[in-house]
Amino acid sequence: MKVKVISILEDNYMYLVIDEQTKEAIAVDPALPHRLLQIVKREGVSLLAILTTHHHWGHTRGNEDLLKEVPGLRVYGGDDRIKGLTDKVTNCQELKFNSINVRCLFTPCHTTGHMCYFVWEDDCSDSPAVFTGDTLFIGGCGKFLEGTAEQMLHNLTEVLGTLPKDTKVFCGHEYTKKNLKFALMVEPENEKVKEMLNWAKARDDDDKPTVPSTLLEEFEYNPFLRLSNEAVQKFTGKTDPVEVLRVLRKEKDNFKKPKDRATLHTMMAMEWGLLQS
Ligand code: GBP
Ligand code: ZN
Repeated sequence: MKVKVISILEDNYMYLVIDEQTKEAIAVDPALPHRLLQIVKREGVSLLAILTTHHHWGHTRGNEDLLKEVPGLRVYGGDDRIKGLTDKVTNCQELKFNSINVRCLFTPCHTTGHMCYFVWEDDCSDSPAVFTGDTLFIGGCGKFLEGTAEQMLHNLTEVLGTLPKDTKVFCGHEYTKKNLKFALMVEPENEKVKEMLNWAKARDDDDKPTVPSTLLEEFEYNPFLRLSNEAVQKFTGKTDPVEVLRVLRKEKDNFKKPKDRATLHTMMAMEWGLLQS
């Protein structure tokens, strides 16, 4: 099983999962349809299905064009708001595309119908993969746009956190550098965070993706998976995992929001004592 990582739009990822024996493929969140079809052609594979993580535009805008272009294509997802949805899936439902197996993992919170997809190949020694959409990012997690800290805690600890530790993590956006800067503020002494941030900066300089990581790695530097860690608890001032997570997410929401020029000028002027606050 080969996974092609395709960077699109501002910072989104779409993926093509290829069964090299049968030359069949499934796409995850293929928001740039023509780019995907070029790759499908170049790889000499036939596209059987689309797995959609959630209804947001940067993940679904390609579905309808692809349905028009590819006869027999199926579009799987967990939310009726997904463009072109043909097959609504439910928690733990398993799909099979010849030797490629998919388990649908319902992970509501970023959106109410969010699904992650755990994918493995029959009789194959490759590590499995999980497509986490906007639920788990490398070094971070998705915003709680339509759900609660309780739900995200369940998603991160019970659903994703219990997958095999060698599972490769393919997420929906390239936020790694930003996430790790936040992680370093939360855990200033964590050497893994420092190492990973340096690596992510180098990848960014070379215009290379930081996906995939593994779940094992995520547990070492991703503060959203380290809720029982002393430094993370100290940062949040909480010990109850759901409260730790709630505070972490709130702090991340407020972390270095990009400011417009006028606001930056005012802030600088205030700092230099030119303006009174
Ligand atoms: C950034 O950091 O790059 N521009 C900022 C934030 C996922 S995309 C971008 C942002 O809010 N990203 C979302 C997220 O969950 N981020 C995690 C984090 O900041 O830690 N999206 O495109 C977002 O889901 C969207 C689409 C949101 C439609 C709302 C609607 Br409606
Ligand atoms: Zn989203």
